Amino acid sequence: MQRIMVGAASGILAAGFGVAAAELLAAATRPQAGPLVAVGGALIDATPTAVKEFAVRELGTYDKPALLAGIIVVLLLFTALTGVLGLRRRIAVAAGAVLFGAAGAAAALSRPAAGMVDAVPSLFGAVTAGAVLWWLLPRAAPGPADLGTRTGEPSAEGAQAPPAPGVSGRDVDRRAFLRAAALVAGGTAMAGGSAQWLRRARAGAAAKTREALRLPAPASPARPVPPGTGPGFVTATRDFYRVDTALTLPRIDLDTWRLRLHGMVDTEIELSFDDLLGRPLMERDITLNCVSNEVGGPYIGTARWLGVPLGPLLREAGLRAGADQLIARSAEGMTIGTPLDVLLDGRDAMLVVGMNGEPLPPANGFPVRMLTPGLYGYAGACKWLTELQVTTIADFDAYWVERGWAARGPVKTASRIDRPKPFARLTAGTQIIAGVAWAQGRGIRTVEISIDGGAWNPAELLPVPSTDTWVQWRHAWNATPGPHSIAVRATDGTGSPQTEERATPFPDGATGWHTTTVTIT
Ligand SMILES: Nc1nc2c(c(=O)[nH]1)N[C@H]1C(S)=C(S)[C@@H](COP(=O)(O)O)O[C@H]1N2
Ligand SMILES: [Mo]
Repeated sequence: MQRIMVGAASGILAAGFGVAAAELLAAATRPQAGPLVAVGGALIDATPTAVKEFAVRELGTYDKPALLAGIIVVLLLFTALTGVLGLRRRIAVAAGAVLFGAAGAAAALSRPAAGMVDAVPSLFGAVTAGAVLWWLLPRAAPGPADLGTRTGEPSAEGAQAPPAPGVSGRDVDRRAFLRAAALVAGGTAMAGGSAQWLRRARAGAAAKTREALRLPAPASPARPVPPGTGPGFVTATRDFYRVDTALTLPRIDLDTWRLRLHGMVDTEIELSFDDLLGRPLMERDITLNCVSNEVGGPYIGTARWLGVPLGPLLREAGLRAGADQLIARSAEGMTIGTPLDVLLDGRDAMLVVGMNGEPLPPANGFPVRMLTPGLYGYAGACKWLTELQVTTIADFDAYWVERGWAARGPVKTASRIDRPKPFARLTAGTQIIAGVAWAQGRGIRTVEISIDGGAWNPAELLPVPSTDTWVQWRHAWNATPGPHSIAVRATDGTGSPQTEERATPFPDGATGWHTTTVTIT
């Protein structure tokens, strides 16, 4: 029994050391090639859409920590098993190392932006872990391991470890094990700590560059937000939702960053960050929302975006006949496809450098992201942008389209009740019902409220600067005692009503009226 515990502990200790060593090597060279992030990223890419939707819905922003925790638990179980098996047969150690090395390397190589070097940290970590376990096992539990299979081998180190007084060769030499374990654990802490420190230092340097950045004033400023909009019309940057597949934020060096516009164009264009800032900028209030947002969900926000108009840039490059799609590629390999007709129809599609008066935050795509008013984020808002490729819809399926989401992602008309909160207990009399409605590009004509399935009553719409933002609405309700259900529906600027039928987000956005239940006392 004790031997089994020691074997399991050895496996875990060795794996911990290997992972820490791999993460340190990755942090010093290619941060995205660390085995934890690589395996996590590969799992995200491979996760079926239904599971991904479930994770986003049930775990929200905790989906990534939950994924990492899951990976660590699986790693612990398997490495403990490797340790136990390794007690009997050292070959299990080698087999375990090969298996984990291969898994980490394969995961790293499967990432969209990966090169061969990305396999190195995982392989290095596996070799290190294997060596540590090979060294640890005989020291900890001098026993008959391999004596049957590898008799002539002097390096079967169990033979060299002197059994502690009073401990038979089959038992655990507790002191020797604790000493060796402490050594390995210390090494792990040092390697892991250094990796962490390196990552922080990089993040700190990047944050300094971002803070020092001064963005030029827009040639085309945003219209002032009309008086009368309610608080929260513009979402504070720290409250802005975040949805992406990146387990670690891509860190981009401004000095070496280049945006390449190529593909079916007459002239390729390459722009540095300074080139981009040298072009006339525009500033607009635009609402961005995620196709994965459920009815009533939180993945929507409005910000004041500063950026370079994209349509004129595309025209400058000269679009070849037949081209109908723009593929945006990001530093970590995401691809997002946007129909060209949408980008050229005069809407304010842009290459964004600023958000709410500051450089774009790292989580929202620093230094440059795309933004296409009227399209869900997955179809027009690539973050950490590095490349624009003009192609055709037939020739190229972007990341989400490969996974079954619609190739075009126009935003559906929708509305949400923000107040009162679900299951609120309120007093009888006048109660304010309030929320937002959106149909970017088309605008919102009416919002109506129905209590307990009764008649639809128009809500008051607060003013907006353009059709590209959500509309805040409110309605005074004369609440009577008892349980009540409140429903909201919107009609867009073309007169089309919001779809009543309930649909989940996959494959082109949720539909259905949002309802809230409250109790009046
Ligand atoms: N590089 C990259 N860009 C991306 C994504 C991503 O996973 N990677 N997700 C897209 C999706 S699905 C949405 S809804 C928006 C969200 O932008 P935000 O995180 O700034 O709110 O970014 C888009 N751009
Ligand atoms: Mo999204």
